[in-house]
Amino acid sequence: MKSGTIFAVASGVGKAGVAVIRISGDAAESIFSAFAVTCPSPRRAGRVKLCDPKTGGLLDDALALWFPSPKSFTGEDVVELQVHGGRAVIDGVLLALSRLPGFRMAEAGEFTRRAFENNKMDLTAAEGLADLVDADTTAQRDQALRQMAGALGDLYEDWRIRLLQATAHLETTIDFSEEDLPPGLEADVRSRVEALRQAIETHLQQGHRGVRLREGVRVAILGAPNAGKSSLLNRLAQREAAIVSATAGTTRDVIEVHLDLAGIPVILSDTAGIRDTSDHVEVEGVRRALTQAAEADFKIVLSDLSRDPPLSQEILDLLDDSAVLVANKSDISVAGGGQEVTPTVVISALTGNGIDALMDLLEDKVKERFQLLEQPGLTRARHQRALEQCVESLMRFEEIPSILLLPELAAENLRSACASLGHITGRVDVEDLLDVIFRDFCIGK
Ligand SMILES: Nc1nc2c(ncn2[C@@H]2O[C@H](COP(=O)(O)OP(=O)(O)O)[C@@H](O)[C@H]2O)c(=O)[nH]1
Ligand SMILES: [Mg+2]
Repeated sequence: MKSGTIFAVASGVGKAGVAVIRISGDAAESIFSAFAVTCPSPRRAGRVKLCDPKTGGLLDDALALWFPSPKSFTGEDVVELQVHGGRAVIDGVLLALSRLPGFRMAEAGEFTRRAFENNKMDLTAAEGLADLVDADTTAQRDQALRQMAGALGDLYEDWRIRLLQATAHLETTIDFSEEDLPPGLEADVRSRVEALRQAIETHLQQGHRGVRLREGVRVAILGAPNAGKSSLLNRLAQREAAIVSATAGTTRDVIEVHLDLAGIPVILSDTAGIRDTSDHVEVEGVRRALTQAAEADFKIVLSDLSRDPPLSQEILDLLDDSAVLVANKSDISVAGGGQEVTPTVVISALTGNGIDALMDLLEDKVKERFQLLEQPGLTRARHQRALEQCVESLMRFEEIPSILLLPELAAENLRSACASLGHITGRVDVEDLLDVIFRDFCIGK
Protein backbone atom coordinates (compact mmCIF):
# COMPACT_ATOMS: atom_id res chain seq x y z
CA MET A 1 0.00 0.00 0.00
CA LYS A 2 1.27 3.46 -0.84
CA SER A 3 1.84 5.56 2.23
CA GLY A 4 0.94 9.08 3.16
CA THR A 5 -2.14 10.93 4.28
CA ILE A 6 -4.34 11.35 1.26
CA PHE A 7 -7.04 13.88 0.49
CA ALA A 8 -9.48 14.61 -2.32
CA VAL A 9 -12.84 16.12 -3.07
CA ALA A 10 -15.30 13.26 -2.58
CA SER A 11 -18.35 15.06 -3.95
CA GLY A 12 -19.05 15.71 -7.62
CA VAL A 13 -17.58 18.26 -9.95
CA GLY A 14 -19.34 21.49 -10.79
CA LYS A 15 -20.84 24.21 -8.68
CA ALA A 16 -22.78 22.99 -5.66
CA GLY A 17 -23.87 24.24 -2.27
CA VAL A 18 -21.55 21.96 -0.39
CA ALA A 19 -18.44 19.99 -1.27
CA VAL A 20 -17.01 17.16 0.80
CA ILE A 21 -13.25 16.92 1.19
CA ARG A 22 -12.08 13.61 2.54
CA ILE A 23 -8.76 13.11 4.30
CA SER A 24 -7.41 9.70 5.32
CA GLY A 25 -4.18 8.57 6.97
CA ASP A 26 -2.06 8.78 10.09
CA ALA A 27 -1.71 12.55 9.94
CA ALA A 28 -5.40 13.30 9.29
CA GLU A 29 -5.99 14.59 12.81
CA SER A 30 -3.18 17.13 12.40
CA ILE A 31 -5.40 19.32 10.24
CA PHE A 32 -7.20 20.53 13.37
CA SER A 33 -4.04 22.00 14.85
CA ALA A 34 -2.83 23.18 11.44
CA PHE A 35 -6.05 25.13 10.87
CA ALA A 36 -6.17 26.08 14.57
CA VAL A 37 -9.67 24.68 15.12
CA THR A 38 -11.13 22.32 17.70
CA CYS A 39 -11.41 18.65 16.77
CA PRO A 40 -15.06 17.62 17.21
CA SER A 41 -15.96 14.46 19.13
CA PRO A 42 -15.78 11.32 17.00
CA ARG A 43 -18.51 11.02 14.35
CA ARG A 44 -20.16 14.30 15.35
CA ALA A 45 -20.23 17.38 13.20
CA GLY A 46 -18.33 20.41 14.48
CA ARG A 47 -18.32 23.91 13.06
CA VAL A 48 -14.83 25.02 12.06
CA LYS A 49 -13.63 28.37 10.79
CA LEU A 50 -10.86 27.29 8.48
CA CYS A 51 -8.05 29.82 8.19
CA ASP A 52 -5.18 29.39 5.77
CA PRO A 53 -2.25 28.18 7.92
CA LYS A 54 0.13 30.20 5.74
CA THR A 55 -1.60 33.57 5.46
CA GLY A 56 -4.09 33.41 8.32
CA GLY A 57 -6.89 34.49 5.93
CA LEU A 58 -10.34 32.91 6.33
CA LEU A 59 -10.90 30.13 3.80
CA ASP A 60 -14.38 29.01 4.82
CA ASP A 61 -16.87 28.57 7.62
CA ALA A 62 -17.27 24.81 7.40
CA LEU A 63 -18.27 21.59 9.14
CA ALA A 64 -15.82 18.88 10.15
CA LEU A 65 -16.33 15.23 11.02
CA TRP A 66 -13.70 13.15 12.76
CA PHE A 67 -13.63 9.35 12.34
CA PRO A 68 -10.76 7.90 14.37
CA SER A 69 -9.36 4.54 13.19
CA PRO A 70 -10.63 1.87 12.85
CA LYS A 71 -14.24 3.10 12.68
CA SER A 72 -13.98 4.89 9.37
CA PHE A 73 -14.55 4.21 5.68
CA THR A 74 -10.89 3.37 5.06
CA GLY A 75 -10.17 1.96 8.51
CA GLU A 76 -7.59 4.71 8.99
CA ASP A 77 -8.02 8.05 10.76
CA VAL A 78 -10.39 10.02 8.57
CA VAL A 79 -11.54 13.65 8.57
CA GLU A 80 -14.33 14.86 6.34
CA LEU A 81 -14.75 18.56 5.74
CA GLN A 82 -18.02 19.91 4.41
CA VAL A 83 -17.08 23.20 2.84
CA HIS A 84 -19.05 25.57 0.64
CA GLY A 85 -18.98 24.30 -2.92
CA GLY A 86 -17.35 27.26 -4.66
CA ARG A 87 -14.20 26.65 -6.67
CA ALA A 88 -12.12 29.21 -4.73
CA VAL A 89 -13.08 27.70 -1.37
CA ILE A 90 -12.24 24.17 -2.51
CA ASP A 91 -8.98 25.20 -4.16
CA GLY A 92 -7.93 27.18 -1.08
CA VAL A 93 -8.53 24.24 1.26
CA LEU A 94 -6.86 21.72 -1.09
CA LEU A 95 -3.81 23.97 -1.46
CA ALA A 96 -3.54 24.40 2.31
CA LEU A 97 -3.82 20.62 2.79
CA SER A 98 -1.16 19.90 0.16
CA ARG A 99 1.30 22.01 2.14
CA LEU A 100 0.88 19.95 5.32
CA PRO A 101 3.68 17.47 6.01
CA GLY A 102 2.90 13.94 4.83
CA PHE A 103 -0.20 15.02 2.86
CA ARG A 104 -0.78 14.37 -0.83
CA MET A 105 -3.68 14.23 -3.31
CA ALA A 106 -5.36 10.83 -3.47
CA GLU A 107 -5.18 8.76 -6.62
CA ALA A 108 -8.33 7.38 -8.28
CA GLY A 109 -9.90 4.71 -6.07
CA GLU A 110 -7.28 5.09 -3.35
CA PHE A 111 -9.75 5.53 -0.48
CA THR A 112 -11.61 2.36 -1.43
CA ARG A 113 -8.34 0.53 -1.95
CA ARG A 114 -7.28 1.39 1.57
CA ALA A 115 -10.69 0.21 2.82
CA PHE A 116 -10.07 -3.11 1.06
CA GLU A 117 -6.53 -3.40 2.37
CA ASN A 118 -7.74 -2.73 5.90
CA ASN A 119 -10.37 -5.48 5.52
CA LYS A 120 -13.27 -3.06 5.56
CA MET A 121 -14.69 -4.73 2.44
CA ASP A 122 -13.81 -7.46 -0.02
CA LEU A 123 -13.25 -6.87 -3.71
CA THR A 124 -16.81 -7.64 -4.76
CA ALA A 125 -18.08 -5.09 -2.24
CA ALA A 126 -15.59 -2.53 -3.58
CA GLU A 127 -16.83 -3.22 -7.11
CA GLY A 128 -20.41 -2.91 -5.83
CA LEU A 129 -19.52 0.52 -4.49
CA ALA A 130 -18.12 1.55 -7.88
CA ASP A 131 -21.34 0.32 -9.51
CA LEU A 132 -23.43 2.25 -6.99
CA VAL A 133 -21.64 5.45 -7.88
CA ASP A 134 -22.36 4.71 -11.56
CA ALA A 135 -25.95 3.48 -11.10
CA ASP A 136 -28.49 5.31 -13.26
CA THR A 137 -31.59 3.20 -12.67
CA THR A 138 -33.27 1.71 -9.59
CA ALA A 139 -32.48 -1.90 -10.52
CA GLN A 140 -28.82 -1.00 -11.03
CA ARG A 141 -28.86 0.69 -7.65
CA ASP A 142 -30.47 -2.31 -5.94
CA GLN A 143 -27.98 -4.70 -7.46
CA ALA A 144 -25.03 -2.51 -6.50
CA LEU A 145 -26.29 -2.03 -2.94
CA ARG A 146 -26.73 -5.74 -2.54
CA GLN A 147 -23.25 -6.43 -3.85
CA MET A 148 -21.78 -3.70 -1.68
CA ALA A 149 -23.47 -5.20 1.36
CA GLY A 150 -21.54 -8.38 0.62
CA ALA A 151 -24.22 -10.64 -0.88
CA LEU A 152 -22.04 -11.71 -3.79
CA GLY A 153 -18.87 -11.91 -1.71
CA ASP A 154 -20.68 -14.07 0.85
CA LEU A 155 -21.89 -16.46 -1.84
CA TYR A 156 -18.41 -16.92 -3.32
CA GLU A 157 -16.83 -17.14 0.11
CA ASP A 158 -19.35 -19.80 1.13
CA TRP A 159 -18.39 -21.85 -1.93
CA ARG A 160 -14.71 -21.39 -1.19
CA ILE A 161 -15.14 -22.60 2.38
CA ARG A 162 -17.10 -25.64 1.21
CA LEU A 163 -14.25 -26.43 -1.17
CA LEU A 164 -11.65 -25.92 1.53
CA GLN A 165 -13.54 -28.38 3.69
CA ALA A 166 -13.64 -30.96 0.92
CA THR A 167 -9.91 -30.42 0.35
CA ALA A 168 -9.15 -30.82 4.05
CA HIS A 169 -11.20 -33.98 4.07
CA LEU A 170 -9.27 -35.33 1.13
CA GLU A 171 -5.89 -34.33 2.49
CA THR A 172 -6.39 -36.50 5.56
CA THR A 173 -6.27 -39.49 3.20
CA ILE A 174 -2.75 -38.65 2.11
CA ASP A 175 -1.43 -39.68 5.53
CA PHE A 176 -3.51 -42.84 5.82
CA SER A 177 -2.81 -46.24 4.40
CA GLU A 178 -5.59 -47.50 2.20
CA GLU A 179 -6.97 -50.04 4.69
CA ASP A 180 -7.37 -47.40 7.43
CA LEU A 181 -9.43 -45.07 5.29
CA PRO A 182 -12.98 -44.44 6.42
CA PRO A 183 -15.34 -46.17 3.99
CA GLY A 184 -17.32 -43.90 1.70
CA LEU A 185 -14.80 -41.07 1.85
CA GLU A 186 -14.18 -40.97 -1.86
CA ALA A 187 -17.90 -40.94 -2.66
CA ASP A 188 -18.47 -38.24 -0.06
CA VAL A 189 -15.81 -35.87 -1.42
CA ARG A 190 -16.93 -36.53 -4.97
CA SER A 191 -20.56 -35.73 -4.28
CA ARG A 192 -19.62 -32.51 -2.48
CA VAL A 193 -17.48 -31.37 -5.38
CA GLU A 194 -20.12 -32.28 -7.92
CA ALA A 195 -22.84 -30.37 -6.07
CA LEU A 196 -20.63 -27.33 -5.90
CA ARG A 197 -19.69 -27.48 -9.56
CA GLN A 198 -23.36 -27.65 -10.50
CA ALA A 199 -24.15 -24.65 -8.32
CA ILE A 200 -21.37 -22.64 -9.96
CA GLU A 201 -22.48 -23.71 -13.43
CA THR A 202 -26.06 -22.63 -12.76
CA HIS A 203 -24.77 -19.32 -11.48
CA LEU A 204 -22.70 -18.91 -14.64
CA GLN A 205 -25.70 -19.70 -16.84
CA GLN A 206 -27.86 -17.10 -15.16
CA GLY A 207 -24.79 -14.95 -15.07
CA HIS A 208 -25.38 -12.55 -17.85
CA ARG A 209 -28.39 -11.06 -16.09
CA GLY A 210 -26.24 -9.26 -13.56
CA VAL A 211 -23.82 -8.11 -16.23
CA ARG A 212 -26.74 -6.89 -18.35
CA LEU A 213 -28.15 -4.98 -15.43
CA ARG A 214 -24.85 -3.22 -15.05
CA GLU A 215 -24.37 -2.56 -18.73
CA GLY A 216 -27.93 -2.34 -20.04
CA VAL A 217 -30.31 -4.82 -21.66
CA ARG A 218 -30.00 -4.78 -25.45
CA VAL A 219 -33.24 -4.45 -27.40
CA ALA A 220 -33.08 -4.23 -31.21
CA ILE A 221 -35.79 -3.02 -33.58
CA LEU A 222 -35.69 -5.00 -36.80
CA GLY A 223 -37.72 -5.14 -39.96
CA ALA A 224 -37.90 -4.36 -43.67
CA PRO A 225 -37.01 -0.90 -44.98
CA ASN A 226 -39.80 1.64 -44.40
CA ALA A 227 -41.57 -0.59 -41.86
CA GLY A 228 -41.32 2.32 -39.42
CA LYS A 229 -38.39 1.22 -37.24
CA SER A 230 -36.91 4.69 -36.89
CA SER A 231 -40.36 6.14 -36.21
CA LEU A 232 -40.88 3.57 -33.46
CA LEU A 233 -37.48 4.27 -31.90
CA ASN A 234 -38.30 7.97 -31.79
CA ARG A 235 -41.69 7.21 -30.24
CA LEU A 236 -40.20 5.03 -27.54
CA ALA A 237 -37.37 7.44 -26.88
CA GLN A 238 -39.79 10.39 -27.01
CA ARG A 239 -37.39 12.37 -29.12
CA GLU A 240 -36.18 12.57 -32.71
CA ALA A 241 -33.13 10.37 -32.30
CA ALA A 242 -33.27 8.74 -35.72
CA ILE A 243 -34.05 10.16 -39.16
CA VAL A 244 -37.47 9.15 -40.43
CA SER A 245 -37.91 9.17 -44.18
CA ALA A 246 -40.11 7.66 -46.84
CA THR A 247 -36.92 6.82 -48.76
CA ALA A 248 -36.12 3.20 -48.15
CA GLY A 249 -32.59 2.57 -46.87
CA THR A 250 -32.22 5.84 -44.93
CA THR A 251 -30.98 4.24 -41.72
CA ARG A 252 -27.65 2.61 -42.39
CA ASP A 253 -25.84 2.77 -39.12
CA VAL A 254 -27.11 1.45 -35.82
CA ILE A 255 -28.64 4.20 -33.69
CA GLU A 256 -28.88 3.64 -29.95
CA VAL A 257 -30.97 5.32 -27.29
CA HIS A 258 -31.00 4.61 -23.57
CA LEU A 259 -34.29 4.00 -21.79
CA ASP A 260 -35.17 3.25 -18.19
CA LEU A 261 -37.83 0.53 -18.18
CA ALA A 262 -39.14 -0.31 -14.71
CA GLY A 263 -35.75 0.57 -13.28
CA ILE A 264 -33.86 -1.60 -15.71
CA PRO A 265 -31.50 0.16 -18.12
CA VAL A 266 -32.32 -0.63 -21.74
CA ILE A 267 -30.25 0.16 -24.80
CA LEU A 268 -32.68 0.33 -27.69
CA SER A 269 -31.20 0.19 -31.17
CA ASP A 270 -32.61 1.15 -34.53
CA THR A 271 -31.15 -0.72 -37.46
CA ALA A 272 -31.08 -0.63 -41.22
CA GLY A 273 -34.01 -2.32 -42.93
CA ILE A 274 -33.21 -5.88 -43.90
CA ARG A 275 -33.49 -6.52 -47.64
CA ASP A 276 -31.43 -7.58 -50.63
CA THR A 277 -29.62 -4.56 -51.94
CA SER A 278 -26.71 -3.70 -54.19
CA ASP A 279 -25.84 -0.41 -52.48
CA HIS A 280 -22.62 -1.32 -50.71
CA VAL A 281 -23.18 1.10 -47.81
CA GLU A 282 -26.63 -0.36 -47.29
CA VAL A 283 -25.22 -3.89 -47.50
CA GLU A 284 -22.96 -2.99 -44.57
CA GLY A 285 -26.00 -1.54 -42.77
CA VAL A 286 -27.88 -4.82 -43.23
CA ARG A 287 -24.87 -6.75 -41.98
CA ARG A 288 -24.81 -4.58 -38.85
CA ALA A 289 -28.54 -5.01 -38.37
CA LEU A 290 -28.13 -8.79 -38.44
CA THR A 291 -25.28 -8.56 -35.92
CA GLN A 292 -27.52 -6.49 -33.65
CA ALA A 293 -30.24 -9.09 -34.05
CA ALA A 294 -27.84 -11.84 -33.00
CA GLU A 295 -26.48 -9.91 -30.01
CA ALA A 296 -29.77 -8.50 -28.76
CA ASP A 297 -31.30 -9.81 -25.56
CA PHE A 298 -34.63 -9.02 -27.06
CA LYS A 299 -35.91 -8.19 -30.54
CA ILE A 300 -38.84 -6.13 -31.72
CA VAL A 301 -39.59 -7.45 -35.18
CA LEU A 302 -41.69 -4.98 -37.10
CA SER A 303 -44.11 -5.86 -39.87
CA ASP A 304 -45.68 -3.29 -42.18
CA LEU A 305 -49.49 -3.50 -42.43
CA SER A 306 -49.55 -1.18 -45.43
CA ARG A 307 -47.96 -3.95 -47.45
CA ASP A 308 -49.22 -7.27 -48.63
CA PRO A 309 -47.73 -9.48 -47.37
CA PRO A 310 -46.62 -7.42 -44.37
CA LEU A 311 -43.58 -9.62 -43.69
CA SER A 312 -40.82 -10.98 -45.92
CA GLN A 313 -39.21 -14.37 -45.37
CA GLU A 314 -35.94 -12.77 -44.17
CA ILE A 315 -37.85 -10.95 -41.46
CA LEU A 316 -39.90 -14.01 -40.53
CA ASP A 317 -36.62 -15.84 -39.96
CA LEU A 318 -35.78 -13.43 -37.16
CA LEU A 319 -38.71 -14.57 -35.06
CA ASP A 320 -37.50 -16.74 -32.21
CA ASP A 321 -37.91 -17.01 -28.41
CA SER A 322 -36.35 -13.65 -27.84
CA ALA A 323 -38.52 -11.80 -30.36
CA VAL A 324 -41.98 -10.23 -30.39
CA LEU A 325 -43.78 -9.51 -33.61
CA VAL A 326 -45.19 -6.01 -33.71
CA ALA A 327 -47.38 -4.90 -36.60
CA ASN A 328 -46.99 -1.24 -37.55
CA LYS A 329 -49.03 1.28 -39.59
CA SER A 330 -52.40 0.18 -38.24
CA ASP A 331 -53.71 3.55 -39.49
CA ILE A 332 -53.19 2.59 -43.13
CA SER A 333 -53.56 -1.16 -42.90
CA VAL A 334 -54.53 -2.64 -46.27
CA ALA A 335 -57.65 -4.74 -46.20
CA GLY A 336 -57.02 -8.44 -46.53
CA GLY A 337 -53.29 -8.08 -45.84
CA GLY A 338 -52.69 -11.71 -45.00
CA GLN A 339 -50.27 -12.34 -42.16
CA GLU A 340 -48.94 -15.81 -41.47
CA VAL A 341 -47.95 -15.01 -37.91
CA THR A 342 -50.31 -13.18 -35.57
CA PRO A 343 -48.63 -10.08 -34.19
CA THR A 344 -48.44 -9.69 -30.42
CA VAL A 345 -49.17 -5.98 -30.60
CA VAL A 346 -50.59 -3.77 -33.35
CA ILE A 347 -49.36 -0.20 -33.37
CA SER A 348 -49.08 2.94 -35.38
CA ALA A 349 -45.76 4.65 -34.85
CA LEU A 350 -47.27 7.66 -36.61
CA THR A 351 -50.39 8.18 -34.50
CA GLY A 352 -49.12 6.58 -31.30
CA ASN A 353 -51.87 4.00 -31.30
CA GLY A 354 -50.84 0.85 -29.36
CA ILE A 355 -47.55 2.34 -28.13
CA ASP A 356 -48.58 2.12 -24.47
CA ALA A 357 -49.44 -1.56 -24.89
CA LEU A 358 -46.06 -2.14 -26.55
CA MET A 359 -44.30 -0.31 -23.72
CA ASP A 360 -46.11 -2.49 -21.15
CA LEU A 361 -45.21 -5.62 -23.03
CA LEU A 362 -41.58 -4.58 -23.32
CA GLU A 363 -41.47 -3.75 -19.65
CA ASP A 364 -42.87 -7.17 -18.73
CA LYS A 365 -40.41 -8.98 -20.99
CA VAL A 366 -37.43 -7.06 -19.68
CA LYS A 367 -38.56 -7.50 -16.07
CA GLU A 368 -39.25 -11.20 -16.47
CA ARG A 369 -35.79 -11.83 -17.82
CA PHE A 370 -33.67 -9.40 -15.93
CA GLN A 371 -35.12 -8.63 -12.56
CA LEU A 372 -32.97 -9.39 -9.54
CA LEU A 373 -32.88 -13.07 -8.79
CA GLU A 374 -33.12 -14.52 -5.30
CA GLN A 375 -29.45 -15.28 -5.51
CA PRO A 376 -27.15 -12.39 -6.37
CA GLY A 377 -26.06 -12.65 -10.00
CA LEU A 378 -22.74 -12.46 -11.66
CA THR A 379 -21.95 -8.86 -12.43
CA ARG A 380 -18.54 -8.78 -14.07
CA ALA A 381 -16.49 -10.56 -16.70
CA ARG A 382 -13.69 -10.75 -14.12
CA HIS A 383 -15.89 -12.91 -11.88
CA GLN A 384 -17.04 -14.97 -14.80
CA ARG A 385 -13.49 -15.87 -15.85
CA ALA A 386 -12.54 -16.87 -12.31
CA LEU A 387 -15.65 -19.02 -11.96
CA GLU A 388 -14.98 -20.71 -15.29
CA GLN A 389 -11.44 -21.51 -14.16
CA CYS A 390 -12.86 -22.87 -10.92
CA VAL A 391 -15.25 -25.14 -12.83
CA GLU A 392 -12.38 -26.36 -15.04
CA SER A 393 -10.33 -27.34 -12.00
CA LEU A 394 -13.32 -29.12 -10.50
CA MET A 395 -13.89 -31.01 -13.73
CA ARG A 396 -10.25 -32.10 -13.80
CA PHE A 397 -10.75 -33.33 -10.27
CA GLU A 398 -13.88 -35.26 -11.24
CA GLU A 399 -12.05 -36.92 -14.13
CA ILE A 400 -9.51 -38.55 -11.82
CA PRO A 401 -10.56 -42.22 -11.76
CA SER A 402 -9.61 -42.85 -8.16
CA ILE A 403 -8.87 -39.92 -5.91
CA LEU A 404 -7.62 -42.30 -3.23
CA LEU A 405 -4.88 -43.54 -5.55
CA LEU A 406 -3.95 -40.03 -6.66
CA PRO A 407 -4.72 -37.91 -3.61
CA GLU A 408 -2.03 -35.27 -4.29
CA LEU A 409 -3.27 -34.60 -7.80
CA ALA A 410 -6.86 -34.50 -6.58
CA ALA A 411 -6.01 -32.08 -3.78
CA GLU A 412 -4.01 -29.91 -6.16
CA ASN A 413 -7.05 -29.48 -8.42
CA LEU A 414 -9.25 -28.58 -5.48
CA ARG A 415 -6.70 -26.06 -4.23
CA SER A 416 -6.54 -24.34 -7.59
CA ALA A 417 -10.36 -24.24 -7.70
CA CYS A 418 -10.26 -22.58 -4.26
CA ALA A 419 -7.70 -20.08 -5.47
CA SER A 420 -9.94 -19.10 -8.41
CA LEU A 421 -12.78 -18.34 -6.01
CA GLY A 422 -10.41 -16.49 -3.70
CA HIS A 423 -9.38 -14.24 -6.56
CA ILE A 424 -12.91 -12.92 -6.87
CA THR A 425 -13.19 -11.73 -3.29
CA GLY A 426 -9.51 -10.95 -2.85
CA ARG A 427 -8.97 -13.53 -0.14
CA VAL A 428 -5.77 -14.67 -1.79
CA ASP A 429 -2.76 -12.75 -2.97
CA VAL A 430 -4.10 -10.47 -5.64
CA GLU A 431 -1.67 -7.56 -5.67
CA ASP A 432 -1.49 -7.54 -9.47
CA LEU A 433 -5.25 -7.46 -9.75
CA LEU A 434 -5.70 -4.49 -7.46
CA ASP A 435 -4.26 -1.89 -9.79
CA VAL A 436 -6.63 -2.99 -12.52
CA ILE A 437 -9.70 -2.92 -10.30
CA PHE A 438 -9.15 0.34 -8.49
CA ARG A 439 -8.01 2.22 -11.55
CA ASP A 440 -11.66 2.39 -12.67
CA PHE A 441 -12.71 4.35 -9.61
CA CYS A 442 -12.97 8.09 -9.59
CA ILE A 443 -10.79 10.35 -7.46
CA GLY A 444 -12.22 10.82 -3.99
CA LYS A 445 -13.64 7.31 -3.77
N1 LIG B 1 -49.10 5.94 -41.97
C1 LIG B 1 -48.05 5.56 -41.25
N2 LIG B 1 -46.81 5.84 -41.68
C2 LIG B 1 -45.76 5.47 -40.94
C3 LIG B 1 -45.93 4.79 -39.72
N3 LIG B 1 -44.70 4.53 -39.20
C4 LIG B 1 -43.80 5.05 -40.07
N4 LIG B 1 -44.44 5.61 -41.13
C5 LIG B 1 -43.86 6.25 -42.30
O1 LIG B 1 -43.11 5.30 -43.01
C6 LIG B 1 -41.96 5.88 -43.59
C7 LIG B 1 -40.73 5.14 -43.15
O2 LIG B 1 -40.56 5.32 -41.74
P1 LIG B 1 -39.18 5.06 -41.01
O3 LIG B 1 -39.45 5.19 -39.55
O4 LIG B 1 -38.13 5.88 -41.61
O5 LIG B 1 -38.99 3.52 -41.38
P2 LIG B 1 -37.69 2.61 -41.28
O6 LIG B 1 -37.11 2.57 -42.63
O7 LIG B 1 -38.20 1.26 -40.88
O8 LIG B 1 -36.79 3.20 -40.25
C8 LIG B 1 -41.95 7.33 -43.16
O9 LIG B 1 -42.50 8.11 -44.18
C9 LIG B 1 -42.85 7.33 -41.94
O10 LIG B 1 -43.47 8.57 -41.72
C10 LIG B 1 -47.27 4.50 -39.28
O11 LIG B 1 -47.51 3.91 -38.22
N5 LIG B 1 -48.29 4.90 -40.08
MG1 LIG C 1 -34.89 3.82 -40.41
